[in-house]
Amino acid sequence: MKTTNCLTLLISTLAALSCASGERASAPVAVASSGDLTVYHAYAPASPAPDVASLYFTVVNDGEAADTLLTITSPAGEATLHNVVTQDGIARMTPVEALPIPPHGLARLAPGGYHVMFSNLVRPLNLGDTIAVELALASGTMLRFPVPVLSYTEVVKRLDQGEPSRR
Ligand SMILES: [Cu+2]
Repeated sequence: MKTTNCLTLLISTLAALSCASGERASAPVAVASSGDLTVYHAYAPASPAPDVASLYFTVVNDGEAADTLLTITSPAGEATLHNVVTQDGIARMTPVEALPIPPHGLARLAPGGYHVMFSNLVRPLNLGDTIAVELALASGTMLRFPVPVLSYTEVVKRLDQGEPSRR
């Protein structure tokens, strides 16, 4: 069941990606920061099915020390880090234990790659909702921020509008 949901989500992700056009504009939107870490571009697409939702954001590390994203919590549901891995031409989602954020670098969660997958949603994420999210990092830093629920097309459009320049 979960696999099917994941696959449905993946397909709609790819469909949305192919529709994204090249209107690049404004600077990235910072939603939270603590110490050397800043979170940009935090968006959740509306649930494509009752118990499915994902979440995207970028964490920029301006410091000299590496950090690691360990857990994501939200009252919206259980949140797990996932990645999309293509093997033998088939894209699959796999759980990820932790996500490194290199010094003077970033960790980017976006369609087709790393993302947060929600399960056991309290209720589906609907357009116009805002969900609270908290990130816990290996350094002890906690980052809390609100995430707007948008249409898939809007999420892809906003993610495409410039991103922090570090790599
Ligand atoms: Cu997933």
